[in-house]
Amino acid sequence: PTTIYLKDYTPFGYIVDSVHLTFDLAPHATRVKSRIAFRPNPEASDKTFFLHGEELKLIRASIDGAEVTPDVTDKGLTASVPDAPFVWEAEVEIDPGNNTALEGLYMSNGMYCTQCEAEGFRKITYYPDRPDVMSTFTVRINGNLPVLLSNGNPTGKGKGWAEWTDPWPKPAYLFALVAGDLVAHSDGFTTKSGRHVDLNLWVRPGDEGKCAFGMEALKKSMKWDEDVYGREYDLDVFNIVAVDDFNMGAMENKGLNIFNSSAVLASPETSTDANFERIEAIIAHEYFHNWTGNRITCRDWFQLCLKEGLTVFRDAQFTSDMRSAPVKRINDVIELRARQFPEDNGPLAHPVRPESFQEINNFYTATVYEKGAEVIGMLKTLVGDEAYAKALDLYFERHDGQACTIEDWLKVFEDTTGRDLSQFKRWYSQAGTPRVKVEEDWADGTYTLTLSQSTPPTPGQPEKLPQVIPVAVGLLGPNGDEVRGTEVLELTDARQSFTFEGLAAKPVPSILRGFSAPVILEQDSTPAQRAFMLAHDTDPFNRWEAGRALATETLLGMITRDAAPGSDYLDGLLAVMRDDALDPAYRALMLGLPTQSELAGMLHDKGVTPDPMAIWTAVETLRQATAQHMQDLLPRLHSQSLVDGPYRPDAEQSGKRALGSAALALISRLDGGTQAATEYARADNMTLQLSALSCLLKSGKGEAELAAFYEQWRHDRLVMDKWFGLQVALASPDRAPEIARRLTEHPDFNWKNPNRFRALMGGLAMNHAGFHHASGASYELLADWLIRLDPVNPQTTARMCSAFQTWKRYDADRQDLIRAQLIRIAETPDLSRDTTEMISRILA
Ligand code: B3K
Ligand code: ZN
Repeated sequence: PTTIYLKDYTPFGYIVDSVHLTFDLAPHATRVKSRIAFRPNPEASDKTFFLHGEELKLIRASIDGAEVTPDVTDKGLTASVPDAPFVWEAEVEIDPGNNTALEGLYMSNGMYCTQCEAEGFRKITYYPDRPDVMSTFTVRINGNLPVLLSNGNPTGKGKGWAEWTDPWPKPAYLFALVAGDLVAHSDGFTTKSGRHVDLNLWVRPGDEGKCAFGMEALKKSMKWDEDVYGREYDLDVFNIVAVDDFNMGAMENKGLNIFNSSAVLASPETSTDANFERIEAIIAHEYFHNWTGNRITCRDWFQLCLKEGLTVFRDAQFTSDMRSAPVKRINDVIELRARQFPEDNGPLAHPVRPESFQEINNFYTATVYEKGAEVIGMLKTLVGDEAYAKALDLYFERHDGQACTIEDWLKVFEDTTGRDLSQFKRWYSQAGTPRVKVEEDWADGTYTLTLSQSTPPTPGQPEKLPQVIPVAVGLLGPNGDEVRGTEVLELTDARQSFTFEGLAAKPVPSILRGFSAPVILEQDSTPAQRAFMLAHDTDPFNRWEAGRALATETLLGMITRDAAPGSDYLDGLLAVMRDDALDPAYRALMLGLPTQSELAGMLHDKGVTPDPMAIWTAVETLRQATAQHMQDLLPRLHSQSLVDGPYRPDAEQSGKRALGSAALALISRLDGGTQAATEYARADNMTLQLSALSCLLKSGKGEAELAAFYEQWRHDRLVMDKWFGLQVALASPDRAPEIARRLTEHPDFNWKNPNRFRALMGGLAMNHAGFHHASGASYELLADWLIRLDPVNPQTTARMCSAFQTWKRYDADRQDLIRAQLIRIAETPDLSRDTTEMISRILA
């Protein structure tokens, strides 16, 4: 396979002035006619006329009306063209009905739809399929289906046809087409300058009742982007379509967002509070892309974080504003540690802006997205809110309509603030999570904090240079009062000291408040110091972090030294749980523990080979001890979930249900699931139904409820995904591989549907001790299914390979078992480029 390098970028030899497409839809023989106006690009030296094209049957091609016979390969075509403006026309035939990869034009439940990012447009017609080639598009769709949609504004319509015109130049990856028997949930929005926008959420008949929440989220997003970023919507319509077969969450195609139905359809009976929150965030994310991604796009795919990091950062700001900012921040850090840290500290580590790839779809990663957003958060912290707002205004003004780079992005900050960001830029080029070590000194009223940074080697990057790390610090006095409010220290050297003068007593530092940088903080605190921070820190993030550190250290002690559960943790936690002044959602987060996979990673970092069963046992033991320690308080905490009034998926109610459900889980450890069975029977929303079912499964019960749940919900594919996932994720480790295998034989295991495949296989990978079953049965099962799925859907297969990314942490026997499976996958004939790249990086 060929490797593409950032350093090899050259512009395309031609500018596209307009694109006209005509689709004659037919399931197995769709005809696509294109008429494209090209002219030579004065800024390009290479004038090769190469158009990407894959899996296309070329029917005819012409230049300025004269038939031509281009050189066609399985990657595209070349033709000789005039050194002057010319019109290219082509007709191709494609087979959407057999497109199981879900990239290009494909079919899902009889509906036509598209996914073009990153390089799917080349499966629709011959085109310079690269993000720096931008053009307006006019699209005519001929097809006997009630709803025919494309990007932009509707400009014509009749029986069996529709025409759409998108006036905003865009790269081909933002092209979309949808045709099917769909119904709309419609609404409207008036922008701040008075433009009326028709809003439609298109769904399969039967799903109308699951649209209202998504529509409200869209309107809130439109308003928020006007209020906070001054960004207004720019077309007469905004369409969202829900589709069941989709490789990821959603796609921001101009004016026609396409969503995985799991990322937009919601009702209280079928969706959990977490589902609602995720839907609100994804709707916002895709909508925000209209400016950060569509109006200003990426020059090349190495710049992916330009749109993704920024848009994730923006959707996080939105969620913080709509809900609770501390709770959102804590949740994001939990996710970052669970998904991005393992990536950054393993064989798949890559910079936020990668420098090479074989298959770009493999780089839609937690590093590009979530670490990319952290980098923007740090930039904002360093320059301040006002300068950030100014820089963003300049970014939109200077780069509207362009395809940009990270250099362009940083330049607007340099120009607005006068700051030199060359060292900061290392966040984009160096992979790996920096470690920040803390030393303290106290003498004569002066407190000195010495911070040192280092980043371990990552593939291709043996040496790292110091980065600019904003470290937000506050100081607490011995009685818990804050003696110095939060200030941001800028750590730029490998080792650097910061002094605080005029203090009456040695303070207790609260470091990395709000998780001000995506680093691992190494601070030797005693359990008593952690307990002090848990009781007193005024920064909600660091207060939570103190509890998390106590829990982690207790667990590590139980695993490595056979220690008993720590009383600092149990007592500190109890005090927080008793404090009714604290937000229930925040208290629910306090009850959480690091994942077993994270614990395995920490043990590995300490030079201890993690034993998955020992980790599992420690977590179970600590949970049991926590339940006993809080026994008297649990009924009161649980009663929080019985909220007044009708179900609302807002922060307040969902926080209460989160705390109530966490309490029920502990109660189930004491009563064996008796109360959970009662709660299951009376649950009137999916959040409570699923939490009760989870408790029952964890208690080794719930067979009857599981069967009843199936009968109740077998008609609802999104609920069935939960049914598949839960059983595997919560199975006891010894039974997990067998339960997973049996479920793969279930008639409802539609493995070609990415949601269903991920529910089952992702559930297994999430069950840490079950996945790492000493027999290797889970490894083998996953490998069997990856091999089976690869020819059908390479993207989803490749993504799921990351379940193996941490394999070198484990003992030699497990490593041998995993290596054997990785090699078996690698040696499969005709393995896709996607999976080949993933497996070879994981094995390297
Ligand atoms: N931009 C899309 C992701 C496309 C993934 C292509 N493999 C969704 C998003 O980030 O909004
Ligand atoms: Zn995005």
